[in-house]
Amino acid sequence: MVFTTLRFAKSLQLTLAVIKPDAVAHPLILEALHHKILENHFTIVQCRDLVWRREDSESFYAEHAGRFFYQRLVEFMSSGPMRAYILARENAVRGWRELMGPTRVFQARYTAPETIRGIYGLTDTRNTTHGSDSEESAAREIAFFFPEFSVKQWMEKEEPLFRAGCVVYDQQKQIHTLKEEFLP
Ligand code: 3AN
Repeated sequence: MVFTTLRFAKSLQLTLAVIKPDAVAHPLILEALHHKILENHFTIVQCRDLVWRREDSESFYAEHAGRFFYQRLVEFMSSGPMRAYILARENAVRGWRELMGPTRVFQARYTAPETIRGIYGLTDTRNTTHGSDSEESAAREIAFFFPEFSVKQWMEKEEPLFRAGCVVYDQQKQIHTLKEEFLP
């Protein structure tokens, strides 16, 4: 039975989620968002608090260079601490984006008030979270935030164990880790 379930269960997908400086500035909002991740059955593979230099911000958002909001965005994203997560779940990319809601906060407030941006978003720039928009962007963005992490290796070695539920939530580190008996 377990074998059948595993054999047919869909593989987990990784995505990159970022809690932006507007939310990290408020410890209770940060905690609520961490809770929301767990409540929505994402597995937290990695979590890192960091501050971007302006160059990091410019490089990450290079595709938006020239747009009217680019300077504002670059400044904001390097204005204070943020938190990055590698999350795993079935359809993690789509799932996290659905949870975030629309980019434009006004739209989020009215059309998706229960989403993260609907609840916590302040402006179109300070819109609480980021999420990769495809599996390819997720791989690229994970490499940007977690250069030491290999998506390929995780998919080969750890994904089957994570999918089979061989993980525990480590309260102290605030991430999921393999149960002791499955550690390499
Ligand atoms: P998303 O983050 O929803 O994938 P993108 O990739 O189009 O949206 O935009 C990246 C970031 O640029 C957004 N999260 C937001 O902070 C900022 N941004 C996008 N559109 C606007 C806009 N019209 N006005 C101000 N900021 C914007």
